[in-house]
Amino acid sequence: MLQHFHVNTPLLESVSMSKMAGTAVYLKMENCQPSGSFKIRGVGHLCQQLASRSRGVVCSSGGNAGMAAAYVARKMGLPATVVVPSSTPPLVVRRLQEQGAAVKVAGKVWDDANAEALRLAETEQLTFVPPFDHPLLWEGHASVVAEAAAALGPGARPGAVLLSVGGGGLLCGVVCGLKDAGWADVPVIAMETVGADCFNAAIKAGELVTLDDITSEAKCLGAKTVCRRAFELSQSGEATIISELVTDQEALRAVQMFLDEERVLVEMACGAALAAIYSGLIPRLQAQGRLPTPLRPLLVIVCGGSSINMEQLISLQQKLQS
Ligand code: PLV
Repeated sequence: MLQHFHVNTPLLESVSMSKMAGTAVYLKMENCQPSGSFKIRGVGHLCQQLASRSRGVVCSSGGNAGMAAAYVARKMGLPATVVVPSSTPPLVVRRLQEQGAAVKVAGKVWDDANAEALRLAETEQLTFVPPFDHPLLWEGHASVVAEAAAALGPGARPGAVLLSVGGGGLLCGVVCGLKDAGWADVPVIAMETVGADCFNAAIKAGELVTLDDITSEAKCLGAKTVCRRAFELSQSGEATIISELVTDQEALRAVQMFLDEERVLVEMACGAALAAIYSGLIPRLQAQGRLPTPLRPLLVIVCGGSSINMEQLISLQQKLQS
């Protein structure tokens, strides 16, 4: 059997979030992964399949896919290069270097870093690790649903799954996982921040769109174009996907409330998903008839993220709440 790089993360019931949502809320604690986010599931799977005889890997990332690639490469004894945009905070660059990766800063947003990573993969003959757009990533991410299903026990069925969308890899993986678990009709609430809303913009336009810029502080949601598969899923009826936005202020408030209530610090990208509960979205969707009443338990993918520490939290507070 192939070795896994990810761990089976805890599934915790949150009493305070359950009160706010009006139904039980279960938190899948992906912040507990060795690389700090769910990304290790897909990246680990992809590297096992594609990088075993590689000279090394190169990953373009807002930070967390890079953390996963660096961790997995270290475990596989391979060199890793991570290309990040200049919007990546120094704390992430330091954490990537601590994982043993060579870090290169290229361009302003992830799309620029991606172009450079593709160039390096070609010229240096490295295995390219994309952060969200690859079927092997989605296959790997699907294990998050399988674990949650096993932990909830036979007969259990969530009322909805809440997650954040950057480039849409987690969304594609969760939809795979829902199918495998026999939960294909469970709606997915796909959260983005205003200013990093390429999925929502595509749905509104009825086609893939490329945002002019990423203006949200949730930089790890900052792909300018969502992956085609995520958009197709939203159109094909294979899955029920509810795309919603929160402001950066709401995402930050969710990060703070999660720290106070659950004693866990996550980054803004994860705050977007948590804000669905803390900003009262669930009863609003029920009032609009988009979710049923009563609602079965909610499964929240606490995607985690390394782009946060005390200093970064304070700086976000100063930027967004003054
Ligand atoms: N972050 C990607 C893409 O950035 C990265 O390179 O790490 N939550 C966290 C903590 C994340 O880091 C990400 C993606 C997401 C959610 C969204 O996942 P996705 O991209 O698969 O939709 C530009």
